[in-house]
Amino acid sequence: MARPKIALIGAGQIGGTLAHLAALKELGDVVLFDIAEGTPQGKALDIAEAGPSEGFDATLKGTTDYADIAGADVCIVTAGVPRKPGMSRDDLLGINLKVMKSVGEGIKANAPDAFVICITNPLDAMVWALQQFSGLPANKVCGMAGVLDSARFRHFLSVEFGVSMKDVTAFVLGGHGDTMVPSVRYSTVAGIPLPDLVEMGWTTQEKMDAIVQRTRDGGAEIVGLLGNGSAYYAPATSAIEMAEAYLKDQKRVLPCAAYCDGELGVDDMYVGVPTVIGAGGIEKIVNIKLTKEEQEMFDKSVDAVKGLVKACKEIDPSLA
Ligand code: A3D
Repeated sequence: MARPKIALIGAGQIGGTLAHLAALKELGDVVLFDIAEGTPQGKALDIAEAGPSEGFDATLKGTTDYADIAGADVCIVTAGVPRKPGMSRDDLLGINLKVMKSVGEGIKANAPDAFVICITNPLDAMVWALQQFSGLPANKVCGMAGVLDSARFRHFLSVEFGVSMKDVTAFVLGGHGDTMVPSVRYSTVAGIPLPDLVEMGWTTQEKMDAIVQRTRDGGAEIVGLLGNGSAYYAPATSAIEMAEAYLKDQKRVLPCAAYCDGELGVDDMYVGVPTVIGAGGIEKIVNIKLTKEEQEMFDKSVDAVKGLVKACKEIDPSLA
């Protein structure tokens, strides 16, 4: 059987890391696409030359021609610009919306059967625009943010409790921005919810509140430290987890920006929700019940995404 084909649209920091991870995990053959002539070709060759030492057989090709992504099984989109210190994700909207138009058209013409994972920020609005521009079914277009935000939350929790990350589950809901909702009630250490751990005296409410806030600010913390660009190792790992769930029909339960049609009270828009990812793409949205307080935080986050979608429609009336 032929290897799956993975197209990476955008060969920058995340795109290059995605290519490296896809090759190391032998998820399939990789095509790196970018508009910057030389960058995708250089990165593809560099990673291919790691093959003999690592022992992977995946082929890597760099290109500036959309025809090369033809028939891709998965497309992961990082094309656009990242933020700089002092910028919010929302400041990227105008530039990256134009990029989504060209990427959407490129995917529509060349890889209409692909499972598409968008990473470009501001995430929830860009994945919505990408689905509109590409015209692909909504269950085949999603955004990566929740896996990353949850991984950040899990990392901070495992350090606080001094236990293995493997035993910490967590998930983050809502839009990928300052209003995201790290769900304390649905996050656990070995199945024990965080509020119970506070009650047991293993940690304090103040420490949990600080971790929730650090999770919300996780992207900005790295932007501030790097001084030039944003996070790329963990974002790439998170998207690869989603791509693998699709390619291997794993039915993973992962939070991601998915098209909601009534689930969690959200109508006709993309926002971060728990989903099941398998060979059918986004096979299910897990319609969890929220407490009144959680629902208020979630609604606030949904409103923030609605504002960005409205701004997209104002910039590009073809989206209205
Ligand atoms: P960067 O290293 O700048 O790579 C972006 C690449 O896109 C560059 O190589 C550009 O040449 C290329 N590009 C620009 N315009 C086009 C186009 N029209 N077609 C094809 N390629 C194009 O950025 P990065 O890889 O660090 O980040 C990529 C995106 O991911 C940014 O928008 C970030 O804000 C976003 N990001 C999202 C998360 C989430 O959790 C959602 C996390 C980290 C970064």
